[in-house]
Amino acid sequence: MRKDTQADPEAEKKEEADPANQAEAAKEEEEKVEDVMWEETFKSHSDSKPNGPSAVSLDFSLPGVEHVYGIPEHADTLRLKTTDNGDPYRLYNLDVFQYELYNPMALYGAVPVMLAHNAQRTTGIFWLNAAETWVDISSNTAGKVHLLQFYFLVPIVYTYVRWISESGIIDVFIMLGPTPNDVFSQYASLTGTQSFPPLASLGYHQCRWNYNDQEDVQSVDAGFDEHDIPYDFIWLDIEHTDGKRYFTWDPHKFATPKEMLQGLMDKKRKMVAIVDPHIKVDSNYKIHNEIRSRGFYIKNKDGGDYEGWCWPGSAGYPDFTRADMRAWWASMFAYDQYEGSMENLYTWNDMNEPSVFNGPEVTMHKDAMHGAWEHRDVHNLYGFYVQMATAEGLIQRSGGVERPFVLTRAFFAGSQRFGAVWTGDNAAEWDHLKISIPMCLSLGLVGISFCGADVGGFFKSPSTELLVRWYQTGAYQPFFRAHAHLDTPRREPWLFGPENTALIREAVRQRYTFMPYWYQQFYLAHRTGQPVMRPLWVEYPQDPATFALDDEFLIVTCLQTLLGAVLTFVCVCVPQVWFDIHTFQKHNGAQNLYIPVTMSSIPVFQRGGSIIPRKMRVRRSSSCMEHDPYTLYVALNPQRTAEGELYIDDGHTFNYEKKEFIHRRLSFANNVLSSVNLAPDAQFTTGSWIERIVILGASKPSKVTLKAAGECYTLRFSHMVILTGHCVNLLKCHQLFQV
Ligand code: NBV
Repeated sequence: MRKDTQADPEAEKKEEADPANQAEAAKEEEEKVEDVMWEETFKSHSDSKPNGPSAVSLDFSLPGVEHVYGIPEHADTLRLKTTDNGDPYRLYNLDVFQYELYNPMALYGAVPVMLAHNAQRTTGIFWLNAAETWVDISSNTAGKVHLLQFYFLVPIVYTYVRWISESGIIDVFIMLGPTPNDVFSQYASLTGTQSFPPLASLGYHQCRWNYNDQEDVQSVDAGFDEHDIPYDFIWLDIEHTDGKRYFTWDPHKFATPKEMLQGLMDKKRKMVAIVDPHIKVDSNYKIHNEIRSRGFYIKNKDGGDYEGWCWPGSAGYPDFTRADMRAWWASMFAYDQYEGSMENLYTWNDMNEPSVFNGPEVTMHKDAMHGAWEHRDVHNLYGFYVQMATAEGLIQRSGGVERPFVLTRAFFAGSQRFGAVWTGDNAAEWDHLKISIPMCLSLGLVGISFCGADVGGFFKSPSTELLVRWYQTGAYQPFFRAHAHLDTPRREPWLFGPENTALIREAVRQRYTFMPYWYQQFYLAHRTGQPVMRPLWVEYPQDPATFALDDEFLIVTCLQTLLGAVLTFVCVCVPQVWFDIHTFQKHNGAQNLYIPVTMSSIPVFQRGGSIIPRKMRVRRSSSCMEHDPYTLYVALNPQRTAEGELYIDDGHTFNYEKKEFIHRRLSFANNVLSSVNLAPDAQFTTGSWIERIVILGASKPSKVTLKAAGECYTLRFSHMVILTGHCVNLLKCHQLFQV
């Protein structure tokens, strides 16, 4: 310790110069710093850091790379920015109130996967660490082409990436590509592929916080019929429970849930009810009592049950990192445990970052304990495990037969295996509509294909035009759900005058005509790990003009829609030939096309060279359309060929794993449309048939012949080269027809 001396400057100088005193002072300083680092205070919260301060970090140099993508979730552009002049991108699952756009701040989910791309190669970095993580990006060009690059003809453009995590080990996977699809399958081999969702979950979802009671549900349901708008799921938010006790129903407002669910089932519709992971501390609540008595709650640093403040008031947080806890949670979805539940009730996991209203940054204290692990080490995995256990519960309740549908707000690498995610509490603003595209594209690049944003915006009220445009965009995004905050005026699609109802109806109906295509693409994503909604550069990896585009996207290879929906014209800038799906007008690509857009047109194009199966008889819900016939849209490329697939199964069970499906490759070449069975050992009987084939980009044929099971039929055709073959089951044909 320093001696207390009288202020004698000379004596002080001498003393400081004494090496023994210097060493003592340095030690003292060091101890002070360590003290501060050992226990950290954030606002009124203190982090005891029982193992002291720690971090792991690694730098990567990416030669020849100027474009990096991924590391969701951030409300930012698709192409990641350099972070030299601001904060790094942060990955730390948080319940953020009214998030800002074009910002590297952390949001609800975290996938520590980055893709690096140039015209020659795509690679990926998977930084497997679930602690708070920061990603710094810099480059030696900051977007400018380096003169020396031309001079020496060497790839001296560099992007530098620094990963820093607060705890854990360095566990990194480099995915070498070289193509985008190679990276997707390499990553899928590490974390799994997108779960294959029930077909109905690809339809339209009607949600709001809250539908007030059973009568409300019934009248909204009836409103869809009255206005001829299809939908598959209606959602109940937290107010449906008995005092925010999940797995229960408000005894007055939802007194007979089975009756309500049966009413929906009779119409082939379904419901989703919310089940959050914060559990009301209440000794009269079965779920709480069981978790407490089994010792399943996360512990605080002193060994007691961790308690935080959330919707129900004081709440405990089950330790979902424990396999035995997850198994118990899953068992709570059994029909005899979850009273009032039925087969058409599915689940929504919200607040699973986890959200703790009185915790640091509205989340859990880092020194809370999951057995031997600090929360700090596993924070970003909590939501992942909540969704995993919930999905397992839905599977188990059906005896392993039915595919689950679970929506989650928080997620991590691999969450794609358990269901869908959405982009949380956005706002009814044009920029939020716009950002929904890069946010979902970024998720798709890291395996999470089943993504969507609240249609209409969660906070605030959209103008009618914004609402319509949002439906028109949402109809072409994988997870299509309208949602709204408790305090906003009602906004069911028919509340904005007949003209706007018609526009919304049209957008939703278009979605339903494409259901076979969406479903088929999810089957592909499930099998291969390829994203369903993808940026243009994934399909045109050698075309630098596509590398930074995030207001145009593809649904796999065939459809393209543009945020140009909010403008009076759209600019399509892709190679190849495209057909407007509404007017069938042909556009030659490889140039910027300016296409006029009105309130009623959604700019969507089918790529020349593709075949898309659709169902054109739109009904109340997708399940009502199950046995309806298909229309094949065959869009020819300049070589007059086209390729596509047709996948059909029962739409909801795991029987496809037992080879109960039809999977055919469709090809058009030399004026013959033929079909090859891609799975000869698979078997499935469908009541559907192909009723119509529309060929885009062909001239009027003189004769059309159908060859089915050795017999020949001459088909009718109209001047638009639309062929119909009502009575013949074209699904059974190898050579569908010849023109
Ligand atoms: O459960 C209420 C809401 C929900 O509607 C929303 O979708 C979630 O993101 N929830 C958040 C909690 C309250 C947000 C202000």
